[in-house]
Amino acid sequence: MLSVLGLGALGTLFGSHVQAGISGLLNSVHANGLASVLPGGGQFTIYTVTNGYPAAPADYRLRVGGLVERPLSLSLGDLQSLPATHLTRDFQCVTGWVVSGVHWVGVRLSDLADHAGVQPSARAFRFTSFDGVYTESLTLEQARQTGAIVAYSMLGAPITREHGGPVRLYVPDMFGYKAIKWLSGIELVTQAPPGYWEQNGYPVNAWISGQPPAAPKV
Ligand SMILES: Nc1nc2c(c(=O)[nH]1)N[C@H]1C(S)=C(S)[C@@H](COP(=O)(O)O)O[C@H]1N2
Ligand SMILES: [Mo]
Repeated sequence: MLSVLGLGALGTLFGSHVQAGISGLLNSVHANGLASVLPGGGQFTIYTVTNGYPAAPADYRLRVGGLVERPLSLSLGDLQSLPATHLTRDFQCVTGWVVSGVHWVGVRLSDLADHAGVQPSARAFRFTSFDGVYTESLTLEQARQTGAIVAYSMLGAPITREHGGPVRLYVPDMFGYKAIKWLSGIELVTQAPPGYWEQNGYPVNAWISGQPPAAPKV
């Protein structure tokens, strides 16, 4: 019987049942408390690749070095005294969870690079974490295209230890794995080395939509 019906006829006959089935499924997902896997409904899942959440040393400094004219060593206060950028954007992990409308405050990565003076041979940033393991990278062009910030505030408050405080990266339009936590080092390098998760199978192309936005942010 089914084999003699065309796809158009199937759609007409069963379309309304298919619709009801999908909304029923979504309702049961909500009822089971799994709403965080659905766009818009979520909360952060806290990640670490070490055994815990490292505490910042009392003499915390963010170091900017590598292919720069003037290496920087910035306290949290130094960072907070630089011109601030506020962003409210969705945060999306490559595994599927999304948190909508997260508020971030920080300093543009491209501004920090300008302060340090980028040498002509530099093409990318390499980031390190004081967890001692996690790394990430971004090309200079991607920093400009995304308007990435070195963030010290998140969700309306100083970034908590679990979320990577005192300082983490936030990269608009890219998956969450770019947002390295417990940021301690920014090095200007000739090309972007794959980050921790990129060496472990996540795509080096981290654009959520697969490609950069049409108009550069900065
Ligand atoms: N140092 C460090 N940074 C990290 C990670 C991590 O495990 N360690 N996980 C990344 C991933 S995959 C995501 S989705 C976000 C999650 O941010 P959250 O832990 O604040 O929820 O942090 C990113 N930055
Ligand atoms: Mo993630």
